[in-house]
Amino acid sequence: MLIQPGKLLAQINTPEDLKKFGKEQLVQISEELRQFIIDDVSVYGGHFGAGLGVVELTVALHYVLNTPEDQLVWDVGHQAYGHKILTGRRGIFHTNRIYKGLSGFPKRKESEYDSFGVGHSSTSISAALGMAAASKYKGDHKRQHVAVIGDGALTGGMAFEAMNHAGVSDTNMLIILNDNCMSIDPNVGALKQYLTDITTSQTYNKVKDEVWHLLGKVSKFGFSAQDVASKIEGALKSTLLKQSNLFESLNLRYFGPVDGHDVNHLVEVLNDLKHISGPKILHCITVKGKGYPLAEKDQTKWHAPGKFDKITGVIAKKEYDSPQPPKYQDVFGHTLVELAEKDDRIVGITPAMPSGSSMNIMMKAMPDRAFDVGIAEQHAVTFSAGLATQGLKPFCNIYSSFMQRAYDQVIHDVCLQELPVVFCLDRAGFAGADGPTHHGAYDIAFFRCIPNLVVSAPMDEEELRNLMYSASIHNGPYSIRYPRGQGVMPEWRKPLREIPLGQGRLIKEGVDVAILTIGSIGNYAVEATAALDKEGLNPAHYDMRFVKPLDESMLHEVFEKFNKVITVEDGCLVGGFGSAVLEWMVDHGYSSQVKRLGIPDKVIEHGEQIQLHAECGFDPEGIMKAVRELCEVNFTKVY
Ligand SMILES: Cc1ncc(C[n+]2csc(CCOP(=O)(O)OP(=O)(O)O)c2C)c(N)n1
Repeated sequence: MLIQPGKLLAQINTPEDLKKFGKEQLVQISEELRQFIIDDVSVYGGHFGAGLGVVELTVALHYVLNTPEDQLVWDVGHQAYGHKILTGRRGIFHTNRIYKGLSGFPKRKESEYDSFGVGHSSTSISAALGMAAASKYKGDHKRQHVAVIGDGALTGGMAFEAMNHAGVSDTNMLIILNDNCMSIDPNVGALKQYLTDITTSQTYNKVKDEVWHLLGKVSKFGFSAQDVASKIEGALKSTLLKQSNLFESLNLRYFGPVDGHDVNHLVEVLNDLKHISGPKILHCITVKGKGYPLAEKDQTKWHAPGKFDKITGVIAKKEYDSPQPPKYQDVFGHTLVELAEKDDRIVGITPAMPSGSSMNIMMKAMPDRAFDVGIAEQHAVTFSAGLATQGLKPFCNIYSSFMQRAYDQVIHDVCLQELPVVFCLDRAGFAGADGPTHHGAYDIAFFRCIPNLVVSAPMDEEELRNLMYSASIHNGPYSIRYPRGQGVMPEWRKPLREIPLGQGRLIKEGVDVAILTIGSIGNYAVEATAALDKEGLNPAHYDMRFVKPLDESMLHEVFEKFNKVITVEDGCLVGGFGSAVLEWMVDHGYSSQVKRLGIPDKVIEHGEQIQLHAECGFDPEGIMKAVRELCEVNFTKVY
């Protein structure tokens, strides 16, 4: 279904087209853009509230800036739908996040207007600063460099590293702080309070308004008046505001707060700021979900609601006749509370993903034992390490791909010191529609080389619970990876049982080939072996449970019995589980024929998980094919 644009939006295919309209039409264009996003996301799904919140900002930015020459950098990128629609992609926007379609995030390969690829947060200021420094180096003083960052993303340490640098850089860059008081869940921390304080402080705003008033006259009175105005502003700010404004203290000129939904005012302000050189920040106040009342009201639910009926606001849910398996994340959330009820050393940590990881279950049940630390994965890990030094048992839940941020902390702060932190890696394997920035492809490879760290993955919900229990009584670093989405066991609340360290399990006896799997992808092997049985092939299936330590006695059994082995993992092949098995085989003098299935050494784009598994050849059909091929090889050799 093609979404129909309003009559002005229909005439806009590029920012050049937008600039042909008078300022007085920008309100209607914004409304039409908002409606287009509502129409599209309700039918096709995707991120919602954040995009609605920056509609006016997006229109104003493309109206004022000379994109793509001027560099516009979005942070996280989940709010950039309006940007995509105004920059040549309206006609194919219905393919957003669909296999082989548009990416849900800005992507350099997709468009020249996407100045920087993104998906993880807090990168925009660094990237824009790099671009601004490059322009300065090339002697280009006209080019604009704008980073749009949310108050949530601003809690990420990297944003502060970049501001620290920007303040002394003498570059032409503007940071737009899109402040809606929300991350995915309500934003947290002292910074949030600070932003509220400067937004509401009467003394501060009185002075600021005077300054702003002067600046407002800049465009009318021309350039020399601007110098005067900025000098007065500078003097006022340095005496009155400098000590009280965090950004000014970092040498970034602070402007605002302004209403981020007043498109005409935004255009005026952005035009003025174009003429003020040096690093600066514009504080915009916006409402997440703006213009769709339900999304304004329940901003977490409408961050990425899935498909919905735009009239009634009812979110589409599949109906089933029988009880369905839970999501792995919910098994994690409930089991953590269950464990914590019996063990008062257990605490929970999430970097800004309470609902995404289901840590919110513990936050609700035991508010003093669960911490949301903001979008701060590095801090989350070292904070957990600190807790562990004091005898607590932190369960630090971080999405696999976001854990990439905290690698040194895992090594330096946890594993070298053998601290008993439990890492629960949600969204391990393919993330699906969010695409390559969010795929949890590398964690097996980057964790298995770290000394002292247990690397495990459950095949189902019961195993997840048991691994969590085993981790809680293990005295050292322990990681458990599990995928996005549903498990396989409607009846999952089984009694907790310890799984001995490094012990795999035999799922099915067999004779032709041994299939070794790690984690939930093992369920595909169950399907494959059942189907192969009907073809007269009889593979054995082992669920290894642990990549580190490997179950050595099981591997001896496998390599003594089978000269054909297949490994299956939903992680990268380079250095992953299959590599671990191969290394072990060589080290122990075996020489079976081994076929490794997993994520190849290239970027796998977005799509449904099963589509991506099929693309990489480890869906049930792919496993069956591998078994047939191995048996065929033998067949040819013998005869
Ligand atoms: C490194 C990293 N951690 C976590 C996330 C998950 N995440 C996506 S959007 C988001 C909230 C961003 O909040 P904000 O920057 O204020 O933007 P808003 O959605 O409010 O517009 C989070 C935590 C991420 N993308 N990157």
